[in-house]
Amino acid sequence: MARRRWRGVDSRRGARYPRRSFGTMSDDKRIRVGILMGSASDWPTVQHAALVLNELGVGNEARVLSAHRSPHAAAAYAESAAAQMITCRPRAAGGAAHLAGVIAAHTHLPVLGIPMMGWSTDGLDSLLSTVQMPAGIPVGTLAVGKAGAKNAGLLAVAIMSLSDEALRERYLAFRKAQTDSVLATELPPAGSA
Ligand code: RP5
Repeated sequence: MARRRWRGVDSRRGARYPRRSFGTMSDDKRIRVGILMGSASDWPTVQHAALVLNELGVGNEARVLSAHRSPHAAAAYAESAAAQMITCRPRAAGGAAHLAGVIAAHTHLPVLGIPMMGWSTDGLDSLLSTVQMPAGIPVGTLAVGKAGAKNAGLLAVAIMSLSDEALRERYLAFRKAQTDSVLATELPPAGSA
């Protein structure tokens, strides 16, 4: 299969093109990660999952589907033939955050929950309602907010890396660049920060 230098996928719904890419990738244009959120108000946070997936050359799509405002559409999406081809599913919701759990109930695929910040309890409500799944239907829950969104993207990559050698190489290059960046850190003189 022809290989080319990756220049970024079409980042959806306003996410910026990535600044960096890691290694080469195939011409695989499949949507491999589906990103759902309960409201467009979640997107400024959730876009960080899309950005890291774009950076690592993983096709993804982002959609607004609410577990309580559009419950039938959310379930239909999870059960659709197209969505069954998606290998990993970051899910974001705030408040009584049941989107990830509802979606997980409708698919055997890995579901990653991203609790949203900004509610009266600073995301504790979202965190608990995402992480406290009863036994039998797992939701892998990440940190609240931007860190959780970015890590959901990275965890999706790590999961898919188990069966995708090219992606594993890009992920390892990403990790190395991150480590190198930390080790190259120079602090300003004390008192100037
Ligand atoms: C949830 O309610 C969404 O995921 C969002 O985090 C929260 C608030 O939604 P909006 O009222 O901003 O649309 O369903």
